[in-house]
Amino acid sequence: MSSSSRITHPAFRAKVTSAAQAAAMIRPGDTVGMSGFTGSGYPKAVPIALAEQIEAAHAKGEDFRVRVWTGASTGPELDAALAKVDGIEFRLPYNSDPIAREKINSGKMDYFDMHLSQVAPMAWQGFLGKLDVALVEVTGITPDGLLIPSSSVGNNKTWLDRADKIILEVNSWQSPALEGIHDIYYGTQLPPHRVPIPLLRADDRIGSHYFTVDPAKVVAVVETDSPDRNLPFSAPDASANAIAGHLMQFFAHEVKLGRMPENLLPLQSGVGNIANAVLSGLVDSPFTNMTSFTEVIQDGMIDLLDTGKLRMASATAFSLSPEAAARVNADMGRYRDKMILRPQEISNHPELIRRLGCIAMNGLIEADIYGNVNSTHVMGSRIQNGIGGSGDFARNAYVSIFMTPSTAKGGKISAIVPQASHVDHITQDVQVIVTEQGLADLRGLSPRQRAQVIIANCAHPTFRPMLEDYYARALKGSYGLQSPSLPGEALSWHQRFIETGSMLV
Ligand code: 0RQ
Repeated sequence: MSSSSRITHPAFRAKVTSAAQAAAMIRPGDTVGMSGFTGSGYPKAVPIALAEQIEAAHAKGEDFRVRVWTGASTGPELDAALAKVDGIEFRLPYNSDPIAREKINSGKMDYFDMHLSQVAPMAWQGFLGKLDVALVEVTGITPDGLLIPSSSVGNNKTWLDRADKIILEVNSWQSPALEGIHDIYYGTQLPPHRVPIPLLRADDRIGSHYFTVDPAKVVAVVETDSPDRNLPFSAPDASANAIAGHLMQFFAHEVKLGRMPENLLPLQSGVGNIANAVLSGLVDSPFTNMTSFTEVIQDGMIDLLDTGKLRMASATAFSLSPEAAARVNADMGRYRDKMILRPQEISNHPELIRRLGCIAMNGLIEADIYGNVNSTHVMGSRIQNGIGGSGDFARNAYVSIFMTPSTAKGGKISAIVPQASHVDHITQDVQVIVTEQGLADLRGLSPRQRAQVIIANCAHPTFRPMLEDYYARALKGSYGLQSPSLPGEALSWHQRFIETGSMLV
């Protein structure tokens, strides 16, 4: 189906224009709220045209940069294109684009990786400043002028409501069968008028299938036909399979003790290869009739749906490999009944995560011996991606699990360190840590007890003696013994890596 047949409302049809003309409506210094979440549903034509106009302005010596707000990570046509030409002054929230990452880490771009659930409320509260333009990909526009959302919902409702002007990209690559998958909740309020969100189960629907917009604010509609661009997942390796195995044992144990029902509790699964491998592990598990209340639907979750072991998936976006995206797109009519895509302020809402009792499973960069987790900054200063939704889930989950291979960079880096070089999740928000070596159940333990279990169960054998040695000396030389520490030495492993390329002595 062509894009034209997806724009059936005359007021919107009259606004159809080229990407270049639409991009020309974005001015230097504008804040642009863009669609896009983990590589899906992001605008694909206007950001490229904008990058060309920015490059041309720079060639003439003009200062032209924009402020970019998104849902989460997008695709190369957006973040990479704009970052490459130094077109982004400030960006929020989550980014995983390598070019944008390089600009951030070299100090050329300002970035704040805020909690994903907080972006829309803070925009409404006025904390983030004015929003000039909403640039949002949609699947189509109904004869009534309603917008059919795309493969991610993210913060689009908020951008469309808050922006002075709206540019729409109508992408005919998106399956028309997406219509009906979305659940756009329009009941959020600002304090003191905020009310409970009426969602009691992961598969409840509480909103509309569509976005409603004021057509007068729509300044341009651009037709596109391009795929969401996502990277394939790597096949689970021995380490990922071992992590998944430890987790399956843990779940079985929790069910046996009556601390989780037999179909578990709504699953949240983070981004990355390990999280995807754990979902694959669930395919071969005895658990059935599961649900998920999460941010992203990745390949592993599709496999789980296909087996029937996962009954339904609630998220804000797809994050699929090209192969899985093609498969799901071709069969969207069937998948639609088992999936709900919601605004990220709902998919990640602390109230709902706590109420439903989600099982949070997220990746980490490093954890220290007390269970403080660094999800974002390599060696304390260089951003990898961002906190994303991990904080929304970790603090509010029924049980908060973090997982990682015990080493990184070919064994030169220990993921378990004396002190985390940056902390995203404090020890109170971390109940279980899993590496290929084993699982540390930290619930109800004091910091000293935690240190012993984490070192014994999670550290790699190469680094374990070094951690035991550090901890033994900290017990003797620490200023206080609640969380024994040798401040002069605690970050020396990181310093050694920076100086020698290895944490090993
Ligand atoms: O870098 O690709 O250059 O080799 O980090 O690491 O092992 O492939 O793991 O894909 O599971 O990602 C924490 C980054 C893990 C992810 C993180 C390097 C490693 C590699 C990726 P290379 P792996 P994963 C909800 C949940 C925060 C957001 C979140 C993440 C790269 O899980 O971004 O949880 N989490 N959102 O080499 C140096 C270490 C390292 C290290 C890993 N200790 N030191 N480099 N790496 N550990 C979803 C959303 O929010 C959207």
